Amino acid sequence: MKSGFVNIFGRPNAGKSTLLNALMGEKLAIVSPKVQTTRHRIKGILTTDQYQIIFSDTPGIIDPKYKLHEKMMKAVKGALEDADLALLLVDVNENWKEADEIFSSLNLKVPSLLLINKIDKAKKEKQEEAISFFKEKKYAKQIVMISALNASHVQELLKKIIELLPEGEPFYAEDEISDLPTKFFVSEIIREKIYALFEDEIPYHTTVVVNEFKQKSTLVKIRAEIIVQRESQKAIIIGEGGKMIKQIGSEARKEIEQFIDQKVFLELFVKVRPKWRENELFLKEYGY
Ligand SMILES: Nc1nc2c(ncn2[C@@H]2O[C@H](COP(=O)(O)OP(=O)(O)OP(=O)(O)O)[C@@H](O)[C@H]2O)c(=O)[nH]1
Ligand SMILES: [Mg+2]
Repeated sequence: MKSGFVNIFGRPNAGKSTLLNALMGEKLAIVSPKVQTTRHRIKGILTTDQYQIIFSDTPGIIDPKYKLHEKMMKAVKGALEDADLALLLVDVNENWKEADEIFSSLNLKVPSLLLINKIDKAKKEKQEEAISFFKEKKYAKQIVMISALNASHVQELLKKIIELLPEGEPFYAEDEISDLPTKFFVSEIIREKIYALFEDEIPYHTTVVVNEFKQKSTLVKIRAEIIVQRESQKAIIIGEGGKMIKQIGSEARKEIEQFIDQKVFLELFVKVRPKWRENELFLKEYGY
């Protein structure tokens, strides 16, 4: 039996969460075209008779600007400490030099694979240029070209990962797919809709907490709060005549129903909490 922690690192928007979902064959982590979508370390556990891989998606690596960022980078640090194998993900079309600076500064003590992602969006020449840029680097002894979005070359990647996985007994029961509670995934699904529906600072000034998750006879009743920093943001989230919050609610509800395979009654409220991203108590209350 082989088992171990395989943790995904990279700059914001490289496609880490998309890759976690592709490796798991199931959507666990939310995804958006905007940077800084993921704020937590999200484990996905893949178990067969031969191996157990505990994948971790992590927030994109950045210079922290406020306390929430610091918490996000702490999640990255935790994942760096227990990794058996590091997957270093780079978008073929991003700034390779900046990615290289980050990967070099990680001082990895475990094996790593350099993954060049989004090859569906780059010509062969560009892909080859990326390979020649990275192949000299210490952390890039093995390079794999993938498209996480199309799940292309993801099975080959999985094979390589298994080869590099240490021998050992499983850490989790075989039916566990994550270490996080359903409530967490519900709040993330709502947050994803906010990333998709709103521009500018709104997604970054927002968080979501589920404060009620009750099993009724025919459905699950969920009550969640959308937290923003300002009254003006609350008005935008609600929209004219409640139009926007209704849209968030109906899109999120459909996806939550799929995720838990049950009918859902979803109630959303918006709360203003000035500077919650800087406030240790609020951050703790909201799961950071
Ligand atoms: N064309 C293309 N798009 C991709 C691919 N992988 C991810 N994307 C897109 O890139 C964007 C960012 O993907 P995420 O998975 O959210 O990226 P991330 O690295 O988790 O980002 P953060 O959580 O912000 O650090 C989304 O719009 C994805 O659909 C890919 O292989 N090809
Ligand atoms: Mg992500």
